Amino acid sequence: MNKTFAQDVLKGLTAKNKYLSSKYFYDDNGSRIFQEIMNMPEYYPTNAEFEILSMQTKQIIEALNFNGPFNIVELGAGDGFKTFKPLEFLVNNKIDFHYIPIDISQEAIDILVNRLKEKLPDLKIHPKVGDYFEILKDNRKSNYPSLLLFLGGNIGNYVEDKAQELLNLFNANMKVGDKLLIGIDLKKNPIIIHNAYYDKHGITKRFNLNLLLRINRELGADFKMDDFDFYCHYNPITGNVNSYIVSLTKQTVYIKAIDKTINFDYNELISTELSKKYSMDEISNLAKVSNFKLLTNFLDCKHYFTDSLWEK
Ligand code: AVJ
Repeated sequence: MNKTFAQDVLKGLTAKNKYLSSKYFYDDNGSRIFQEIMNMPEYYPTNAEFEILSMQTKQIIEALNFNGPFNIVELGAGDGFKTFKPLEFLVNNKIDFHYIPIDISQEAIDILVNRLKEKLPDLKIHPKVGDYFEILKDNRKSNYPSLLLFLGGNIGNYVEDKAQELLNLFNANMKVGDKLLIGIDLKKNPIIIHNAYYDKHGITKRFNLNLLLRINRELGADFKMDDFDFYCHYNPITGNVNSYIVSLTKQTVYIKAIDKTINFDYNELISTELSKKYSMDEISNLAKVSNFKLLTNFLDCKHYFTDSLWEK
């Protein structure tokens, strides 16, 4: 049994306002549902970031201003779909670099490496599985400058001070002159955002309720899926998409691993995820407070998303 998962579930479900962390969405089943989300036409970040990374690779590489070999360190590389086009461009243009994809999932890394070895045999790839910061600390010893990639808009899951804390940790593990390319979802017409998260197919609902299935499976709980629903809401002023699981009846759930009965009121909420959208000003400020210099925002043609290039 996973101890921290059990402890976090206990803490979150006994709090006055119940919550569960979105980081627990991504078990094998959840990762598969997230793939489905990324393939929905309404989930615009997939296409927007793909467009940026495939159309503007040359500009991004020029803006790095590295003369000579460098490392590309990708944090949370996953299946590597996002970075394939830029890697292909670099290899075809005989640019000297080492690609260091990092992920917590050995399975994801294996798939990525096999695919890249087949499609880009000349790519110098050094996959790593494990904790970001341990690997970053090691990378600091490299003689080459590094470009860190933190793509996909994952920073949106962090409240402001946690985002700053994470970026400060990245910073502390970089060398002066190293760059960070960070994917950030932008404020935009609220209807577009609403449709991406409150999707009519119910895939995002399944993604959230999978967390209850995971608790059933891993912690021996008896959540009944039909007694819970999903709700989310975008606030265009704060830029926050807040997601919730809703209890459809007054009910109790028993969780064996922590030997605890949890009471739910009629319509009681479990807060599950924050997906914050940023304005350009907020991005400048976030870079500044985390000790980075913002160099360039690379935008898609609709200005839905930015890959923001920062320098230490
Ligand atoms: C993987 C955190 C970027 O917040 O947009 C997608 C996760 N949640 N739909 C996001 C997610 C609901 C996604 N991130």
